[in-house]
Amino acid sequence: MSIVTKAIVNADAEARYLSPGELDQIKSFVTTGQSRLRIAQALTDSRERIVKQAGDQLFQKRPDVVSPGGNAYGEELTATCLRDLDYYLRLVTYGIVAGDITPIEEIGVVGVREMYKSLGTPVDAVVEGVRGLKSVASSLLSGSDASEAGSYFDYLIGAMQ
Ligand SMILES: CCC1=C(C)/C(=C/C2=NC(=C\c3[nH]c(/C=C4\NC(=O)[C@H](C)[C@H]4CC)c(C)c3CCC(=O)O)/C(CCC(=O)O)=C2C)NC1=O
Repeated sequence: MSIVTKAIVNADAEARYLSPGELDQIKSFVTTGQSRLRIAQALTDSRERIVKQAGDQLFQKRPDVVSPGGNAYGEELTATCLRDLDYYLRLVTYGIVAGDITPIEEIGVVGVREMYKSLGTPVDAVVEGVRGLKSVASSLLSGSDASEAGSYFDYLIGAMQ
């Protein structure tokens, strides 16, 4: 749900007008809109490059995951691993557009540790991959856009460990 919808649902549940605090939140959502959309667009346009470079960085730092016996060993499983990184980049763009970490949390964080545990996937290596996404994405953005995007990656990194 967007911040706007959320505020309206909450206010209407109490049959009241939007509060000054809610209007302030919506104001900030609207005034940061152009930059958030610009960032999401840039990350979307460069998604293949970001995922590929983040994957290369991850496999350099954690050769064990793509070595025999590793969770992402072999062409097919390596591709699945890169697909997961692509999923996470996509979720970060949702968060940036929504101006809210909730979509990232609901789609990609809740229950994720248990899921990876059951798959035998080392979560710390997935987190390392998300750090790689952040670093490659940041290098493609201007300073303030990089720090805005960085906060969504940081949320994800913190929430996954
Ligand atoms: C959008 C929300 C969403 C997420 C996050 C998601 C993750 C996800 N990753 C999976 C598998 C997997 N995920 C990985 C990923 C990795 N293995 C490693 O060692 C690396 C550290 C890492 C890459 C960074 C691998 C290798 C598998 C396949 C494991 C297997 O089949 O044995 C699976 C099991 C089903 C499948 O293979 O598709 C799910 C559900 N699915 C979703 O719908």
